[in-house]
Amino acid sequence: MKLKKIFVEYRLLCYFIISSIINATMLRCFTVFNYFAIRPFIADLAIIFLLSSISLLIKEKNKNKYFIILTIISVIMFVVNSMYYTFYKSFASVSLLSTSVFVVDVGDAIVENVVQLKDLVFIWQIIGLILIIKYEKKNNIKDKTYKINKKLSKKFFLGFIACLLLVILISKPTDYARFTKEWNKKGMVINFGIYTFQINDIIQSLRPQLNNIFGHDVAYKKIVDFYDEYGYEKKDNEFTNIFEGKNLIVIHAESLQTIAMGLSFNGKEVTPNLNKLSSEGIFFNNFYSQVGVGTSSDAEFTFSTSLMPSSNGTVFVNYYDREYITIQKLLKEKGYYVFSMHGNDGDFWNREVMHKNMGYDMFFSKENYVIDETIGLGLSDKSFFRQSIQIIKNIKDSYDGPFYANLITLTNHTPFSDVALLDEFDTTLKVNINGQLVERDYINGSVLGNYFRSVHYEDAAIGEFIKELDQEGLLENTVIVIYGDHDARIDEEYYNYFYNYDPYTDTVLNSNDYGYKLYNEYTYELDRKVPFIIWTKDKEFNIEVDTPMGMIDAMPTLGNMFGFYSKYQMGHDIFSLEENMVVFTDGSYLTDKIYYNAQKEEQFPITKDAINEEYITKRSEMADKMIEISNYIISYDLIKEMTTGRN
Ligand code: GP9
Ligand code: MN
Repeated sequence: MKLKKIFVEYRLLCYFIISSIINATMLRCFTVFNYFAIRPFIADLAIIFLLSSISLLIKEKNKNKYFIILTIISVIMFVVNSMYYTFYKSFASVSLLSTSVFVVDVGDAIVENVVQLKDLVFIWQIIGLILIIKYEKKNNIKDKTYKINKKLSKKFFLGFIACLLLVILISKPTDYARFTKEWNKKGMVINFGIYTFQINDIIQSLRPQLNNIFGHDVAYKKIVDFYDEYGYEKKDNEFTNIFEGKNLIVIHAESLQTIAMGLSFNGKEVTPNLNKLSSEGIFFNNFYSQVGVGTSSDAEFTFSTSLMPSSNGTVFVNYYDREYITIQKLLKEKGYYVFSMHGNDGDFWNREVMHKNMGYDMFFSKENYVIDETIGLGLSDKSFFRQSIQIIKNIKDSYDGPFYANLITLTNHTPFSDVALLDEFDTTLKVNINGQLVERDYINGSVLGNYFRSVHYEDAAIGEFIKELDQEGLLENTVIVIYGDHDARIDEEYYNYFYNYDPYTDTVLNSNDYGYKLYNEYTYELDRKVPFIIWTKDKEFNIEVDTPMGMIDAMPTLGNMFGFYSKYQMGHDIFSLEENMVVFTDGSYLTDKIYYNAQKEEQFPITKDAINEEYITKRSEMADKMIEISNYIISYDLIKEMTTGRN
């Protein structure tokens, strides 16, 4: 009875509390699926109590403004995070706002893939609030929410303290480390709810500005110690200097995942050209991209510097004016002419500026190409490659020394919906049932089917490119490197369907059925690998490397072959290693024994070997360290300082 009275007397305040907790819980349900978790619920409640406590100290005439502004900010936070999670499987940071411009720029890709009805559901909170305010005004209801009430404010404050203590009581000391690990966003929401995450995120984003001097000295010392202990050590092997002085052509293949390479449909391989190149060359079949929110640009950054990407913003957008040691600069020092090519706008991902900083002599972008065929985001890759041959040829003819050409492809970009313009590639399944040929639509026409068709196009474009390079004599003395820049961001459910579809019954197998293939978030994670291929026309290597390897290992591995290295490279030459670890931007990692999810503190075994606590702790610490050191280098511009003395 008393409760009902409170609800009627404090209608506005009660609505604010209940609607806020519903939306905060709903967001977690839509994203990290922890429906019944107690701790984040109490943490959310703590913040809501604190805001309620403040509301009771605010003057009557400002009260509506307070609730409306607060609700609008909260709803923006819910909607943005819900959308952001669909795309990045992480939560939005205020420091990433400048990066979001590029998310909007990919236009259709985002609208088709990201904005869903569930993202807009949160808006009900604002509508409800306005309706209550109007209803009370119309009926002249005296809502006690409007009165200044210090006593009640104190009670809410005590409620806030009680919730806070409860959260502290049920947390482990390791949980607190999440507050300073900017890359552990998902873990933060899972454990402490969306409000705590966002408030902490604002504090963390301001931190570098606030404690620049103090933070700088700590960072500087940590970096010196790190490189003293783990810095570059020259180790020769059979690949040392084998490519010294040779031209290098790198293909940055948009969204190319390794999974497509092993597949055939109706007797036709998805990637016949890549399969040929990989079997003749050196094929790293356990290679992973290590991108953060900077996706394509992070792939370029990690490949070229052997550093992890920034956890706080994007290097290309927010830290484009820092100094980095890059493959481009190191080859330039060796007399190479270094240039890059991309059929999209030059300012996309701030490449125009950042490519110069990385050491490219020239960057050829959209305006240097004739846009004679458009697929998906812009100029088709077949046309792009065709026109790029001329650029490469001109440079080779006018420059005496070797060259490094970087080609960034575009067509195979999500949402893969411009299929009509792609080559035919039939992903229908044809089965013989009781002597009759039955056609199953299977993945045909779905995003996964379209993706494989798009990869097939990509493969054909690369095949044509290699052929034309050969015709122009550009393959002599040249090394071709191909890497997939990151996964295609296709949802897990499509893969589950793909692996477990039974064409005989036209149904999807479940875990009790014979022949069911386990597919969960971990097999999905492992499937996100991308190809890395090193190929030359004149030498058949026929080497397949299955050591786990990340994009940051590309620079040291190529460096050993071409004769360069960076003192600050964090990766390793894969041919000088017994064991490797791939660190992902959220602190998770992969070894040859386990995939470790740092957000959930869960391990997924790769082999049957027993893993002890020490194995995990040691590697978790190293993973965190690598991310931390990279972040320090990037945000405090420490390479500049270490190479030229303090600035
Ligand atoms: C655009 C291309 C795509 O120029 O590199 O970027 P992405 O969306 O993959 O980061
Ligand atoms: Mn990309």
